[in-house]
Amino acid sequence: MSILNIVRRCYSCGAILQANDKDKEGYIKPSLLASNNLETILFCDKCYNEERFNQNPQPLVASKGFLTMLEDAAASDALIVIVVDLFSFECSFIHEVNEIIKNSPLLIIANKRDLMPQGVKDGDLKEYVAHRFRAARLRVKKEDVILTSLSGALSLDEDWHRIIEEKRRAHDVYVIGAQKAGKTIFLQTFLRHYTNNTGRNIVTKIYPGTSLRLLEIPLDRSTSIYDTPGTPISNGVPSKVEAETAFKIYPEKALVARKEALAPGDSLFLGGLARIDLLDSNKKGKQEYALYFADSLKPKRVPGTRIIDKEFVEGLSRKALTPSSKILNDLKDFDVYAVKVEEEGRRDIGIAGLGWISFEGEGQSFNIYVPHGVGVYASRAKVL
Ligand SMILES: Nc1nc2c(ncn2[C@@H]2O[C@H](COP(=O)(O)OP(=O)(O)O)[C@@H](O)[C@H]2O)c(=O)[nH]1
Ligand SMILES: [Mg+2]
Repeated sequence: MSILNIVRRCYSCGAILQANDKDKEGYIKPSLLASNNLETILFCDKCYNEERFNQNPQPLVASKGFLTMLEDAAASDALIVIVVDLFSFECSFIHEVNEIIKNSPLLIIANKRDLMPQGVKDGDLKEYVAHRFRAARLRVKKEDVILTSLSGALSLDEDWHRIIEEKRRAHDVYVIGAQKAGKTIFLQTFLRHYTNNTGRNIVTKIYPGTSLRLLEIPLDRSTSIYDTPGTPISNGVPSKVEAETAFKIYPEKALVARKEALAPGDSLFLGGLARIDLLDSNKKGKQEYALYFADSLKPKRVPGTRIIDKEFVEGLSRKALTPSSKILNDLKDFDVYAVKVEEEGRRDIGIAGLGWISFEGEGQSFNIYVPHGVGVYASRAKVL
């Protein structure tokens, strides 16, 4: 008699899970694979490590009203359109939200394509976005991602109206996402191609039992598309510093990689807002890092031969690092994350709302200094 075993796959990369060979694709600890609860989502070790290095000091939360609205949306099989800001969305997932919508049909509008460096391929960006969603335990494929630049000339994929129509299967549509991702501008664009022959009016309404104000645009006699209030991103650098500084660190145009060669021991000051120490690497000499930050942020490499802490603190107190913030004056104003890179190939380390660095994985260890409460992530590279 043959024994039938269900083949289990990594939820993120899809590799067939195996517990025999650590060096082969899909490796997972035997005890995890042995669990016979087929409902549990499993990750191979490699993908699990990617998830683990999304360091969020305090999990993001959404309001009770927002969760109630989403629960109703999910129960009614609504299509959830998630708008993300391509510049920085990796730390903006809210676990509770994802739990509610994990079985809903999803469409991802990855907005602000214009801020991405020139030469980045659409297909690679879509795959990256889908990968980040999968790491946040949402079932998103490359085909579910639409790249847009809503405020600029580059408009939505031609047939996005059709995609929404197909995906919603005559159900409601809720447009959600972090504040400032572009939800309102998305619906304004939607309205430009919209004719209302439903006999119902576009209205704003308070969602029953909550204090949420929604814009309701009727799609047919009984269903609508809703603009919802954004979820706050309280773990981004912009939410920690004064408005003037927050304004400076947001890019105005396509990011251009700035190259910096770092050797183990060196440190990189990202204005007076963050700092990256390269502690160790398999590569003993200098190695090139590509830096993706707004123009007005002036990264400064400090060689390991100098007294880095002293230089950083002096820079903070004299406000000599650009940009700097009134609230960041001393090392005690920062959280420090230790990141160990175990994967090979092109990798990123990013800081929520600030930008990211990109490099070849060489077993590096870093200490990343960020203002208290700011999220840090390590990932495969966004820009190849
Ligand atoms: N660079 C760039 N900025 C955008 C784009 N779309 C929206 N924005 C800006 O992002 C901000 C937030 O947009 P909004 O639609 O109000 O976001 P909401 O909070 O999600 O409703 C506005 O200042 C827009 O000008 C885009 O495609 N590229
Ligand atoms: Mg809005």
